[in-house]
Amino acid sequence: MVQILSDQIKTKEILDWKGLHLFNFRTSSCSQKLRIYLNLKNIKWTSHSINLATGKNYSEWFLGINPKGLVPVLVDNGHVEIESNDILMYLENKFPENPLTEKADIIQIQSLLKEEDDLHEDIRNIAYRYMFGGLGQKDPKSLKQFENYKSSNQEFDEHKQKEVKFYKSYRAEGITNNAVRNSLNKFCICFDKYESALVSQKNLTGDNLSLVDLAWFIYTYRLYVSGFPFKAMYPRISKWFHGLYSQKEFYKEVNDPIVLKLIRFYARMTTNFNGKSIKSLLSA
Ligand SMILES: N[C@@H](CCC(=O)N[C@@H](CS)C(=O)NCC(=O)O)C(=O)O
Repeated sequence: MVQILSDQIKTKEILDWKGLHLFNFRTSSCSQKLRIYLNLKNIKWTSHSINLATGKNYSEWFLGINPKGLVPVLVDNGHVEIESNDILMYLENKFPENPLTEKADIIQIQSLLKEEDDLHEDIRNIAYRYMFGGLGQKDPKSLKQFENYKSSNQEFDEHKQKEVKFYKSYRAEGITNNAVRNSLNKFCICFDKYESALVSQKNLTGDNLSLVDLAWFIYTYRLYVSGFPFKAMYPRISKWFHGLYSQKEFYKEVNDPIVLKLIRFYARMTTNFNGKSIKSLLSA
C-alpha cells in the first residue's frame, strides 16, 4: 500500500500533533470500518471531520496531508498512515490486547483485506446508484482544484486522474447497468466463498472476530441498504451480518441520522433506474 513520508506532507502542522488523530467522515465506508475498530478496542482518539460532500478533501490544506484526497488518515504523534487497512494493521501492532488478527493468520488476513480494498470502486458503484440514489456528485470547481493539485509522486497523480475521470463520468451518465453487473459479480465471488466458510465457523476467517469481518460488515451493510437479497442468496452471511449489526459498536457507526436517510430516500424515489433493481441485474 502507498505510504506517505513526512517530507511529502506539506501541511506540516499535523506532524506536531500529540496523540492519536483520525481524519474521517461520518458516511465514509473506510472511516466507519476504522471507527468500529476503535470502538471495539476502546481506544481514545481525536476526530477531525473532513466533509466529503462539500469538497473539503480537495482543499489545499487536506491535499497537503493526503494528496489522494481520501479519508481516513491517521496521525499518531507525527506518524501518518493514509490507507484504512494499513491503519488497522498499524493499530493492531500498537494495541495488541484483544487482538483482531490471530498471529498464525496474519498473511491470510492481509491478503483478504487487499481483496476487500480492491473492491472499493465496486462498492462505490453500488452505493452511489442504489443507496445514495445518484447523490455524491462532485462540485466541478472543487474537482478542478483537485485536478490542478501537483503532488510529488506519480502514483498519487495516477490515482487522481482515475478519480477525476470517475466523477466526470458519474456526472455525465451515472453508474451504468454494466458497471453494476460487473461489480455485483465480483461481490458474489467473495460471498460464495464466505457463505461456505460460515458452515463451520462463526465469523469470516474463523470463530473469532477479525479485521476481515469489520471490513466486510461495511460492504454488506451498503449492499443490504441497496437491496441486495442476502436472505435468499446468502442466508449465513445474512445471519452473520445481523449478529454484528445488533452490537452498538457496529450499529452506531453505520446508522445515519434520519435527515440523511430522508434525503437519500427522496433521491432514490426520484431517480430513474429504468426498472433495473439490484435483483434484476443479478439475474441478468
Ligand atoms: N483505499 C483507501 C480508500 C479510501 C477512500 O476511497 N475513501 C473514500 C471514502 S470511503 C473517500 O475519501 N472518497 C473521497 C470522496 O468521496 O470525495 C482506503 O482504504 O483508505
